[in-house]
Amino acid sequence: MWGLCFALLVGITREKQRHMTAADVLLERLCEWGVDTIFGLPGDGINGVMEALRERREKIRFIQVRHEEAAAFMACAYAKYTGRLGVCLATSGPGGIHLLNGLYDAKFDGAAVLAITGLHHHDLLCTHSQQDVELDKLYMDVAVYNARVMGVEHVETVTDLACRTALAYRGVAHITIPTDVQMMTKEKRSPRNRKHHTSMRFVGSGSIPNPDDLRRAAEILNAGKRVTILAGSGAIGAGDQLEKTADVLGAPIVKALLGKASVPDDSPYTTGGIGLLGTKPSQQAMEDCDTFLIVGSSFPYIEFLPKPDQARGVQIDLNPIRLGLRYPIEAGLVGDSRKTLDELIPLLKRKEERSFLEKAQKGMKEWNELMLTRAKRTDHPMKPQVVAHELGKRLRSDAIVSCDSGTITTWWARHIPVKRGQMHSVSGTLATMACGVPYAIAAQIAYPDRQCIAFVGDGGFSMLMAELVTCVKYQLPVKIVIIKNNTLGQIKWEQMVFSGVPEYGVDLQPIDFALYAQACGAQGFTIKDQADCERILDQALATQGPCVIEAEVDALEPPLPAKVTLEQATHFAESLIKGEPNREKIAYTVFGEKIRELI
Ligand SMILES: Cc1ncc(C[n+]2csc(CCOP(=O)(O)OP(=O)(O)O)c2C)c(N)n1
Ligand SMILES: [Mg+2]
Repeated sequence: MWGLCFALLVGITREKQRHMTAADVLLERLCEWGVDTIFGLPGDGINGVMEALRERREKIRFIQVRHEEAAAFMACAYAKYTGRLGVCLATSGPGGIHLLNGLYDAKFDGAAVLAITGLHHHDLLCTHSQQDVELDKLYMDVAVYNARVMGVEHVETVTDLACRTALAYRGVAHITIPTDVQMMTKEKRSPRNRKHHTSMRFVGSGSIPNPDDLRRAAEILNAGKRVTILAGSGAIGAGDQLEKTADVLGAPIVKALLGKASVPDDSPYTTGGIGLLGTKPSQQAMEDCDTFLIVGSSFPYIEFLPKPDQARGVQIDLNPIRLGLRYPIEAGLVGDSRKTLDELIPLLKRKEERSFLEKAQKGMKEWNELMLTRAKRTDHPMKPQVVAHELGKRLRSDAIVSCDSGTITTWWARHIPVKRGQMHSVSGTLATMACGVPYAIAAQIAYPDRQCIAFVGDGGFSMLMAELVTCVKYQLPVKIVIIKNNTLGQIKWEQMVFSGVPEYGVDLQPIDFALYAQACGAQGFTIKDQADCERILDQALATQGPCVIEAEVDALEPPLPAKVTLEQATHFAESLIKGEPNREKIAYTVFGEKIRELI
């Protein structure tokens, strides 16, 4: 009897070796595409792929998450930080649904991500069965490529096209495979489907703009007297060229949030960020320029850009559809920002008049002094800027800093300067909460030896806080700094300043994050007072493994815009009058701060 079973087993194994399953074909092809990491969480709808992964565990890492949303954020961040394809996986129905927010983050920020999901059995689909969600239909809006696999013989072509489309369009590709099809080995190839008729190669566009467009752009930039440059995520990797352009044109470089790491903050040309969480000199450079050069940015808050009839515009973007999206440009250059600037720089004439840049530099000196004053406050409760400033000072030049959405984004934008060599990111265009920790995990997996930091709020962290155990499980020494204000701070201020109403529904039930960290097997630190901030940060950053540093901060510290508008001030006053519960303390904090800064 046992002999017969054994013989049968051997027979099945041999049969399997001869005929790969659909999942085997998928994984083999992904390996050929250079995929070495997949983030996900299994389920019975994707177990065929899990088995193929198990069999290739030496070639391709499976990183198990606690929530599929985190897997999609990780794939997105992996793509952002490495420039390679990020891959995530989820089971049919709920697993695939959970991925969606992270996938939208990838779509919005232009990260190349492949999502692999399970689908109900091919012959039970659309029968009101369990987990019977047609994920390809659900993903129609998020995906640039979206395919339902129909059989083994379909996998190779679909995989090639999915990878190539995600990379070419910097978006989300989705492959969904019915559970039973994942394990199928039998080919039922149609006569026209020639075996191996596609290729697993991706060739990026090497094109540079044509000479006429370059000349036209140079003419406009040379004619301008006050040129301002806006650098976005597409300018990352073109730092030297940006600084050279800025030098020749005597132009300040303003950085959109995703372009934060395009040039380091100690560059004499940059005025830092723009928008609500930007700097005053950046705002000034936008308001005063007569010529506007956009490099790789689709910064969405157009009210912070020059007025449409104010400046002559030139824009560089890889994607021609984005040229003229936010500003009525006169010249557009389609191409990679580094290569395009290399072509453009020799056509530019050095501006002898440097006063526009010098004014920006003077403004930046004053802004930095103001920021330092805010970062050196000794109040109790501690100001969040103190933590950001002290952290920023200590970060290594190889640090990868992942931020989250909230008031923390402002503290990060203004008080954690970029050092040469660092990478920084956040969910820029979707501006979703909870991305910070998954981003940092992906960074640490991609770069095991670099210093990986998550700078997050208590609201954002608690959304996906179980991912701390993912750090523990894979021994990732990620350092998570939680700015704990026991509130959804950003919304509190938005309710008051934008809507003119008292805060509502924003208080958070406090969590002891240091204790939680210990319960997960990580180290936990708490900073309660500004006087201990430097010492505890030193201690925490020196730990070997993952750790959480919760910093208890003043919940009433406002993320003041660089220039408060009359409308914002009026709304703010109205919210206090309408019965804002913390009105006295808030008035004291806000007005006290303004007065302190004035005298
Ligand atoms: C998934 C998601 N839900 C809600 C929001 C709206 N939102 C933006 S910031 C924010 C508050 C963030 O709170 P926290 O993480 O504690 O940071 P804080 O603002 O307090 O610094 C909220 C609710 C969002 N951007 N994303
Ligand atoms: Mg908070």
